[in-house]
Amino acid sequence: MEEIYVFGHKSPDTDTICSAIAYAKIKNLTPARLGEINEETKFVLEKFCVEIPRPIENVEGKKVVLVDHNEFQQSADGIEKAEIVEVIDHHKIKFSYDKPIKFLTEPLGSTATVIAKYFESDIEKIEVNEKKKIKGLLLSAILSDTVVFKSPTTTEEDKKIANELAKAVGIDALIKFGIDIKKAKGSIRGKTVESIIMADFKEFDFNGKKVGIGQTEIVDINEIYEIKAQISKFLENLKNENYEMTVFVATDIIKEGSELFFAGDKSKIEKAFGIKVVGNFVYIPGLMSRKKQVVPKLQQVF
Ligand SMILES: [Mn+2]
Repeated sequence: MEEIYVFGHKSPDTDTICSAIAYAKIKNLTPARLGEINEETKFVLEKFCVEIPRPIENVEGKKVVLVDHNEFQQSADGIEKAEIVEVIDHHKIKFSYDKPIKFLTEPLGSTATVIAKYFESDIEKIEVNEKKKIKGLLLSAILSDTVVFKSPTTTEEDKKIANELAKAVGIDALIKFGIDIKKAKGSIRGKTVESIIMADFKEFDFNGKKVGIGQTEIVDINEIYEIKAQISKFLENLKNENYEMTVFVATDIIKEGSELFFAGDKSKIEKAFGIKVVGNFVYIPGLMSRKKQVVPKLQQVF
C-alpha cells in the first residue's frame, strides 16, 4: 500500500508533532515532521516513551494528511504537487484544492482537541499501552497549545477533554503537569537570537504582503530584555531579506502578557493594537495568542 504521511507545520510545536503521531496511529499512517522538534516536545515524547517522527523534506507526488495547519506557506516543500487526502486543523482557513477532500476544523484550543473529540471511538480501539501513550500526547498538546488554559483560544471543550485524558493517563495535577511542559522549554539564555526567533516562526500572506511572526513562551521576561538589541537587529535583517514586516512575540506565561518586537511600518502596529509605540518593541498585557490576537489584528491593517 502506498504510504500516506501525516505532518503539521514547519517549526513544529508540541500540538503539531503530537497530533501527527496520534492521527497516524489512529489511521495507521506514517507520522512525519518538518524540522527539528523543540525542547518542550522532546520532554513530552520522552515522558510517554514515544519516538520522534521522521523528518520529511519534499512531498511532491506523495500522499499527505495535513494536521495543525492548512496554509501552503507553512507546509512542506512540494506541497503544491502533493496529493492532499485530508486536513485536520484549528487555524483560520486559507486553503483551496482542486478536488473534494475531508477537511475537519473547529475553533478549539488545539488540533489535539479536535482529534480527541472526533476520533474518540477510534482511540478507544487502540491497544491499551499504546492508547495510554496517545492520550498522554493529546493531553500534552492541549496543555501546550492553550498555554495551560491561559490562552484566549482556550474553550470549555479543551478543558473538559483534557480532564478526561488526564484521568485516563493517571495524571492528577493537571495544571502542574502543564507548567512542567512549558518549563521544559527552559531558559533562552545561551541560545542564539536566531534560534529563539525561528524556533516557532510562521509566514503569513496579508493582502499580498509577506509577514513573518515568531513567538516564544518564557517564564522570565527579563531574559528577553537582555537581548533586545540583537532581537531588533535580527528582525530588521530578516525583514530586509524577504518580508514586508517581521514580528517577534515573547510571551510571559506567568505574567500573562507579551513583549512585541517588530521591524516594519510602526503605524501598522499602533493601529492594529490601538497603542502608542516608542521604539521598536512594546509590552502588551493580556497578549498570549499569535493566532487569535496578533494575526487577525495585523491582517486587518494590511
Ligand atoms: Mn495547534
